[in-house]
Amino acid sequence: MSEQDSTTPAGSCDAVVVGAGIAGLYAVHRLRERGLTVRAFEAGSGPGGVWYWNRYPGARCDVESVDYSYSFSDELQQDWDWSEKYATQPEILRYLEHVADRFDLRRSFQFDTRVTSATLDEQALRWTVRTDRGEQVSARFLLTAVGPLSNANTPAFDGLDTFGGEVHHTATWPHEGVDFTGKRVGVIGTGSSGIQSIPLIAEQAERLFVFQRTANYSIPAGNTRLDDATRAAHKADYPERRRLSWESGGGSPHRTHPKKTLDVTARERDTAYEERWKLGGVLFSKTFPDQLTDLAANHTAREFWERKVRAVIDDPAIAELLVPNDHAMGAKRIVTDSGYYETYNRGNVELVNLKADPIVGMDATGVNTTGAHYELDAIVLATGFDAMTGSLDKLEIVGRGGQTLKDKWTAGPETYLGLGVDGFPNFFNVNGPGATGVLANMVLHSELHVDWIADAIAYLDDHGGDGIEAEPEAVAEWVDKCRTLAEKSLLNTANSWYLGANIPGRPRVFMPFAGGFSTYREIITGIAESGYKGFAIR
Ligand code: N01
Repeated sequence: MSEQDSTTPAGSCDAVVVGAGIAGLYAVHRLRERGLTVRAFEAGSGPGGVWYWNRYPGARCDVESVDYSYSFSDELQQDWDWSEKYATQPEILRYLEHVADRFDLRRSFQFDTRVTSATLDEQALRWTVRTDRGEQVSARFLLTAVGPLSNANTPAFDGLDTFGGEVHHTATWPHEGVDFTGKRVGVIGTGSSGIQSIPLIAEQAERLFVFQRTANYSIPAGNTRLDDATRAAHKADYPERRRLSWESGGGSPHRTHPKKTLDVTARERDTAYEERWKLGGVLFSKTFPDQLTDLAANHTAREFWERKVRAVIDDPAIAELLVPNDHAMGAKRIVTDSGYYETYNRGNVELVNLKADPIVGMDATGVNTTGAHYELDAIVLATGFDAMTGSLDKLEIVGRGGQTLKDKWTAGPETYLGLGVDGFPNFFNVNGPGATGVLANMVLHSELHVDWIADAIAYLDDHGGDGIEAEPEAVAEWVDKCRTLAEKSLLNTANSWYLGANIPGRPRVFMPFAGGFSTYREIITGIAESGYKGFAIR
């Protein structure tokens, strides 16, 4: 097969890849390496995916940079130097641009182009992909790598469009940055994006109002600059680090305490929590193996956390508002921060408790709650995403019998292994519902998925097949398995984006596979080794 790139006139190719984020970049590399012709489309003007769009102040990854990086090329991981334990958005974007250049990936991508639809030709088992620039491409395989957290959620606030000041969503932040000096700013939302940006906006703004609906659990990141010796040690240790990561529950080389939370003494428990706290970061919620399955165990971590957090907030009344009272620790994705709670000790920062005083809307000069009017020059929407299925819904993916994926998933997404959907042959969604994806290190998860897909395509070719399609029974069984796993976990108990609970009208269904990264990897690898049991090969 001959190589085809974005300069080739639209026509036929083996695979269309949608998205130039971590997964899309690797998909293009891997499929081309396999000798497939690939055309790839990306709505942004360059590679990077979430790291291209989310340029808000303070944006950085909460997985250590040494682990949040591709493992497929040892030369790449040996050559690249991370400057901080948790890399900032600009550094991760530079890394992904480097990857795109190093592996000559840009030539397969057409940027500034949104895929608008993909329609199955049932006879030929090919996908016709259309874009907002009027192209039409016919491909045997369709890979969507559109990102589980890419469709920004702007709540339907009454009068938002009448506000006379600036409005910025954290997920579509201006490339040139925003200067809040001398301004009265309102940040709405206290998830990861809000909690990362609030301390930096507070330093710049004249006045900052934080509109909090639900308090979140955040852990100090413990970020540090990496020196040469640390970097060298990381690089020398990569084989072991990666081995541990592939065998872990979350895709990083972390090991939980060997015993269950309540099987150790209170003193041992506190020592373990203290050690993990000093290391910093989200893994605090995985100090013990049962923290996300046993509410009593979870409560001990929460108590420790609460003591630490209350100790750094000057005003006990503010502390009371910042301590979550409606969900277990980690049931919503916990956050890592740099100085978040201390920000509320500043004289120019005010916390608005939306639980007591909800937003009724905006007008020309600011935000109105039931009890007050907040005069603002700028509003920052840190209001998250229509997660997991939101970006897929924007593509019209039409499978057998003219059924759209959106219609098929009205009651919630249903997949086999997160990799196949009955009625949608030769379609693979990367890092989406039914997979561990969002509960794991997304870089390794992207590699896992893309490698699996590339192997499935090779298997098909080796066996003279035209199509691979999940069987309905296999989908039903997998959906059941995912539901059962979720029901055993505290992850299922909060109103989080994992369940679509943040978006009015979405069915309440826990979407990721909650059985852990290594278990998921073993399952999908086993299915491949079995000759793709549960998939029909035609
Ligand atoms: O979004 P979120 P995010 N009125 O959905 C509030 C990843 N990520 O962008 O909880 C008032 O978590 C909403 O309130 P509530 C990470 O996986 C990673 O912060 O629904 N408030 C909540 O406080 C993360 O989990 C990194 O009551 C409204 C906030 O907006 C995921 O992306 C960095 C509202 C949304 O929080 C999403 O994070 C950033 C309304 N109508 C993101 N609607 C790192 O790697 C929503 N809210 C560190």
